[in-house]
Amino acid sequence: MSDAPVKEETSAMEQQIAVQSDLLNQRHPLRRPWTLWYLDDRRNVGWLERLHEVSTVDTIEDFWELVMEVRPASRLASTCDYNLFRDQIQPVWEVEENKRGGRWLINIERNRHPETIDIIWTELLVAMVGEQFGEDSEHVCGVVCNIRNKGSKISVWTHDASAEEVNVRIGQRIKKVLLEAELPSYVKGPLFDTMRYEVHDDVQQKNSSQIRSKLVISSTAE
Ligand code: MGP
Repeated sequence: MSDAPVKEETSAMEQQIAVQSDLLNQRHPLRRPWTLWYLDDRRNVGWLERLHEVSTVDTIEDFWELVMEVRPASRLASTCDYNLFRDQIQPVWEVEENKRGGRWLINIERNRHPETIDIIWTELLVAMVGEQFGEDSEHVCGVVCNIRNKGSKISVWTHDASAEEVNVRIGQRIKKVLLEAELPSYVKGPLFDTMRYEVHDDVQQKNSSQIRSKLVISSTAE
């Protein structure tokens, strides 16, 4: 029997395997790189020392690998934070991109199902890396998740607290993303009641119960 037909068959199969493995290895680029930062729960060191750069991703596949690999936000210890920021912006008030900015803040009541935090966090991550803020994307610096016994918080940091129209559009987009999220039956919607925009400068000078809200968006109002 000649070898030729077997060879052809093998080579066709090899080609098919090569195509499939190319498909499997394909990476779909994000518009910009995003970096995950983690704040640990050590009480005896300064805040900046507790902040660690975890990983930077610039493809959809690497983003999802990172999301699946790290511990869900709801399972972090109290006082820990996650931050996802674009283009190497550090998740701190002091840097140029944040110092005149503020945040859309969502308080998560303690009696909510713990996975509420993971759902809000993941929905906002996807909205950010998926560039769902359109023309306002450059104003969105990152998203922060503060795990706290007293009630966790998730916030979207924007670049310029005085850019009211932009910040309102960003807030409305966050609202849409969260109100349209698919929820498991054990997580009751809506995912937030009220979102407040706070200026970083006010937060730094605060007494936290007295920070004024520059803007407010309710989940029920139009
Ligand atoms: P926090 O983590 O934003 O709020 O800030 P938390 O822990 O919920 O507490 P509360 O005060 O809102 O009730 C807590 C503290 O972390 C701040 O008072 C700062 O000392 C420090 N900190 C937080 N951030 C976001 C920064 C920052 O960007 N830069 C510096 N230098 N310190 C920060």
